[in-house]
Amino acid sequence: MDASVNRIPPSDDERALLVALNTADSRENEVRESLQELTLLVKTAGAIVVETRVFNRQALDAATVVGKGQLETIKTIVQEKDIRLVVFDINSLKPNQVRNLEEALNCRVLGRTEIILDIFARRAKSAESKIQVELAQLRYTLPRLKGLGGALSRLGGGIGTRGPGEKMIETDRRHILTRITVLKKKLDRITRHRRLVRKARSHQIMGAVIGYTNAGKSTLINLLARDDLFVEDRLFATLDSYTRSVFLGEGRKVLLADTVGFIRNLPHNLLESFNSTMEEIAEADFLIHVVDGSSSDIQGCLETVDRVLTALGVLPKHLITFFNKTDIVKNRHDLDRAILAHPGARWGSARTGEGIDELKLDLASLHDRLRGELFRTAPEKRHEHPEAAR
Ligand SMILES: Nc1nc2c(ncn2[C@@H]2O[C@H](COP(=O)(O)OP(=O)(O)OP(=O)(O)O)[C@@H](O)[C@H]2O)c(=O)[nH]1
Ligand SMILES: [Mg+2]
Repeated sequence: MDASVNRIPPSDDERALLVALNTADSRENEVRESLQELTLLVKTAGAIVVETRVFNRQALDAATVVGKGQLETIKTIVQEKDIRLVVFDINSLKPNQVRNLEEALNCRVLGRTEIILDIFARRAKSAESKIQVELAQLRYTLPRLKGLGGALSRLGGGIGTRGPGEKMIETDRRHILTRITVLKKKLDRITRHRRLVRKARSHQIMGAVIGYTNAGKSTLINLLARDDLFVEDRLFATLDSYTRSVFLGEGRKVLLADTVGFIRNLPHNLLESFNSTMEEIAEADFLIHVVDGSSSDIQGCLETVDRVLTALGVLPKHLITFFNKTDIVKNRHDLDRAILAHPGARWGSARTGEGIDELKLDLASLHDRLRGELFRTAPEKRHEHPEAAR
């Protein structure tokens, strides 16, 4: 699907300039951290980040986001550094802004959401995540169609001859709405199936590994379950929710689900589309929150995860925080402070195995506690349970 507003096609050599805006109602350090994250996102999407800039503005300009002088500065950088792509650290640029900017700069212009959707679209592997991503794309496109005006929107291939202007947009709208209904039905079926699977497993202890993207969630599950999940030094390596068994000795077993990584300002329509994956988190008996202990912004990552959990309405019943990547920590002081602020937290490395035995001990005792709770609340399960005889 391609319903982008961009008039300029992507080039192979996407040399990018990233632009953040420090407005009257933004905090300066948040702007910088968000820009840092955007840098990673843009690299993950496959572009080369040549330069980043922060501009101060009272408010965003309705036509060109930045002011006249700032636009000139951007233009100069674009020309001098052979930039092919300008990414604004704004969740959604309006179609008219994109058009004006592309006209002025003569290169492609994108916003944060498009970058994230692009990464998700390329990473989606299972039928479920493909549906989720397409839904997110359509939900993103729908309210923007009007702004496309007479521009040719290249949505889908199935539509035959299209009339110009409003009529074409109406056809697109109807097409998108029909597609959304179809996808939602498919997703509903998958969600129901997931629920059934969960119900069938409800006598087992189910955990989910959550955390900021690239924190090492999949690597940790690999180590705990000795399995080969998709691990990569990129953002959003995992889009699908995998579930693996982890054995903790003396017949103890828990199930662990891997989940999609969290980031700052995760677009709302994406979160909505990933509802069924998120249900996995909400329904889990316990959560392991993996934190990248080597990050230069541990606090920011912790806050982002808290915020996403709150947005999802998740209040973890049991939570183990694991500060990962201690093998490459540069700033021990920040890490120690974060560990102190989280009583009961564990730390170590999913790569070297440091701290994993301790984490397993915690999981084993959590297993025993939860097993007790499970039997008290659902005594009828005792007979169905394969381990009940032990
Ligand atoms: N040095 C070091 N690298 C690690 C450690 N744990 C994970 N990594 C690396 O960090 C990168 C990301 O790991 P993943 O396990 O894919 O991270 P994730 O949290 O699942 O990421 P997403 O699925 O993208 O959200 C990979 O290159 C891992 O090899 C660790 O303890 N130490
Ligand atoms: Mg992963």
